[in-house]
Amino acid sequence: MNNIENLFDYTVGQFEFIDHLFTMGVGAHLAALVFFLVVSQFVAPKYRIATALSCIVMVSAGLILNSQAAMWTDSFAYVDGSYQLQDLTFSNGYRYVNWMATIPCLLVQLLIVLNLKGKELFSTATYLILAAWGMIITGYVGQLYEVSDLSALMYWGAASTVFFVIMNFIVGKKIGAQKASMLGGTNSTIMKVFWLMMFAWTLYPIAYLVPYFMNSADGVVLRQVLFTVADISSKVIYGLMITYIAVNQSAAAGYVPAQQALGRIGVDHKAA
Ligand code: RET
Repeated sequence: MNNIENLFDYTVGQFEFIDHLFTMGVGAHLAALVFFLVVSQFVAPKYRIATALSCIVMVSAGLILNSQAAMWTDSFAYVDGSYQLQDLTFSNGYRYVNWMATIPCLLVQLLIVLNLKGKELFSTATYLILAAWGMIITGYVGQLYEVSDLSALMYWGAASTVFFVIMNFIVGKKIGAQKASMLGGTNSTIMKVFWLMMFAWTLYPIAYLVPYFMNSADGVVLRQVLFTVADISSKVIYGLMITYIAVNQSAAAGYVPAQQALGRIGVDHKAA
């Protein structure tokens, strides 16, 4: 009974809205998966791993949201006019565990379109992934206390935020340093990616703090709204922008399928 989701009864509206949010999340990630699979052929081999990583993130996030939806509907039943907890309990902890895999993928795809290579790619990825794991593990421990001990929630949340700030600092520094290397005018798109990250990633700590500032059934609804907006922004929209950058850089580097996809050169219909 670690999460506040288990403390309340829900109206039909609240319960179904949360179920719909999970289902929308699954649908968005599955649809984007198909898009990334199709578009990857237009991305030069040099950048293709970035698009492949988006595919992995889509599968991973889609599966976790599907299981969150199943857990939500298994944990509650309609009794006397409201949805009430039954024998199972609901947990957000699965999300945190899932981030251990998805966040490294999101960070590495950024480094690939930033044209980092070899040792620099490896060492930057290592620092970023270690900071991300520090952030997630401390956050995971913290959310276990959200029902029993709010000061422990805040303490672990503060520790997690230190890692979060370090990670953002490294990301910002690398984007600043690599912007000039980016081809095809994508240096302005990468700044949009940076601001999207700052916005979307900050929604997760706000969701973490919901038990502190809105400990109620409406707070639970708010938390799942925050998670859903954050998920779609930080994975789907982010992935689309990364792939847009990858295709444009591929075209600028002379990769013909990318140039054809962007309509920059004609397709040879006899050969095609
Ligand atoms: C926690 C704990 C409280 C403090 C902070 C947190 C940050 C979480 C973040 C999560 C990002 C998740 C992503 C998932 C993609 O699949 C752990 C909630 C700062 C930034 C991008």
